[in-house]
Amino acid sequence: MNETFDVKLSEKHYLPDPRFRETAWTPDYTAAYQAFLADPEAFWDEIARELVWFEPWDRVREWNAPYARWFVNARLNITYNCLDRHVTSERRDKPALIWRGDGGEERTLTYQELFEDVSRFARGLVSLGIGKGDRVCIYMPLVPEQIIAMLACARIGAVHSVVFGGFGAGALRTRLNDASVKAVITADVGYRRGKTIPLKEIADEALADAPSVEVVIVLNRSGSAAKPGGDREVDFADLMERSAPDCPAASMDAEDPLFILYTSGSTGTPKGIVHTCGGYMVGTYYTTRHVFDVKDDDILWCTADPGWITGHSYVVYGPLAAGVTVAITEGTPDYPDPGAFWKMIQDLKVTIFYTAPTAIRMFMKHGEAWPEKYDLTSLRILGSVGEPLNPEAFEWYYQVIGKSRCPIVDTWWQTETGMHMITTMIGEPMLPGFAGKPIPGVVADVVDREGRPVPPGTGGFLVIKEPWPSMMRTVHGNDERYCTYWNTIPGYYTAGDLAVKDENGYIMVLGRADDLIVVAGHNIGTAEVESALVSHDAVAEAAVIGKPDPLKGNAIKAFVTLRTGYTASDDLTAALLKHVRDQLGPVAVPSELEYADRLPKTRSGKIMRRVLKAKELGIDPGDISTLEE
Ligand code: 6R9
Repeated sequence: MNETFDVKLSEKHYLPDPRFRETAWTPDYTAAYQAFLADPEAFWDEIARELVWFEPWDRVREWNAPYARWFVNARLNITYNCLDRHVTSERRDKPALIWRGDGGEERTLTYQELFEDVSRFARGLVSLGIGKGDRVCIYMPLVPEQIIAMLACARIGAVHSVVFGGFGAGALRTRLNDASVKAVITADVGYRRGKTIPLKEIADEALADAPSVEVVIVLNRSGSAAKPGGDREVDFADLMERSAPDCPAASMDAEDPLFILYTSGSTGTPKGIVHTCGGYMVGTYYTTRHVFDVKDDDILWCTADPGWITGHSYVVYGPLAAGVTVAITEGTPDYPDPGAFWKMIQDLKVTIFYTAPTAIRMFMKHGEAWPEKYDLTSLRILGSVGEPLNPEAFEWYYQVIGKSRCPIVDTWWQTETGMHMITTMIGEPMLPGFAGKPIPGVVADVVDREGRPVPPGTGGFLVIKEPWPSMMRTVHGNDERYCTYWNTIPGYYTAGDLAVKDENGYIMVLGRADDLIVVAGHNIGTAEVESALVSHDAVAEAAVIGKPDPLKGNAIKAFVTLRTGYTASDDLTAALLKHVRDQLGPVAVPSELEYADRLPKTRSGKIMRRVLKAKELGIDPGDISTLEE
């Protein structure tokens, strides 16, 4: 099979105000990229020196493909850089976290307060016999204690495995056992859209069959009088109370594991991705600073839950290492109404807003009237992550939310990469539909199955050609699976995504390679057809799959949700199909189109095409533990 294919590219672009470039941490992308290429080790060395290390490195990088070691023999603690470094400076009384609950209540923790809470909790963990290398599962709602728990683990060298609080017992049990977790930190309840989620009950169900767990720490959120039951249960607040706020940051080898995090599982079974202390710290610190271009007075709101890699890197570690103020909420974007997020931006004066295309398309569906009720002038930079940001959604985000003032960074990366890899650096021209170019520090390309670069306009596999500091080190307990990332296209890291480059090297991500559809010998990326559908006024979201077809090999079937004010009809179907034909040509026109109220998604908001496909073909969908209810 010929794996490359042609893609229609548009040339529309936007230029940000030149002032962005003047003040950016990376004022000249091309110069910075060239400096990196000229001496990659010197490039990373210089960034790493902005942080505090207990012992310096002997070498910046050691590469025995597919195994890398970064900052060889250096010693550090990431929490020293996220906390201690700031409390000894004028950042001490600056808010580190501003949290809003589901019911609108608010809590602010300064860097000093966060430092003390983390130290207390870290001491508490030690008192329970938890130490370096022990795996600790954090199964909590989005409350400050979730972040305190993560940082406390990192402080003593315990390896955290955060499981999103929206997961059910089955998904939790698999993750507890896969990582042989010693301690679980949870809460009695979580709140979501005004409803109470019985988190502890769900955890108990998973714990009944998780023999490695010795300790369960429970945060009492509901204020219930119930005391922790059983001899392995400990109350979060009791533990904090009886521990002193002084816990030295453990000295970690740069290559010691920092955390395990399971992937979103949009195409296969979740994998326990392992990240290490040194490289991950440098990668997330650098990208927070240079991609979001954070300045000391910025308020960064990344809407992801810390249970996802986006939350790990850009709610917790990157922003705190950079010393900015982080906004977080347990609330959802459309509760109590679709203005909830815009109200939060207005109230907290958020300057950098980072969210996912699934949320942007939902906002589009509800219309412009909602954001227009709020003052969004504090916004400076907008970000997107998780799925291709289709041109239609880019335009809306740019115009309606950013008022054509704010650069958009559409950041392509993965749980496995730990940090942003491809985007349009602040100040560079932005092309709707294109994530952008590899950031300085990253060598990315689009190639065929043999690893040969494909010409502009031709789709192929997205690969990374050189190791980078925050790359995953292995898949927990399954090193073979780790190696497949590096030997599918020998010598390169294969991301599993399809992409296409334009003449200037801008990269457009077309979706997961597993979702590729071959129609009459033409390879079609799901994102292309979905973007064409979404560019029609009536369409809120679209997902396309391939269905076996005796003539064409595969035929395209589209699932479509409509924007408020539109109803399904045969006329609309005809109009939508014509719209795709006009945009992409006859080969990409779906042979079937079905209207749906919603699309199956992972709990992190990615469309699960394989679930649609399995349903359509009446086959087993495989692992669906990450599917939203
Ligand atoms: C950070 C995160 C990774 C997969 C990745 C790709 C998709 C992420 C994207 C994007 C197009 C972007 N993806 N960002 N596709 N444009 N800006 O989402 O990690 O949950 O591991 O998912 O998400 O398909 O391979 P993760």
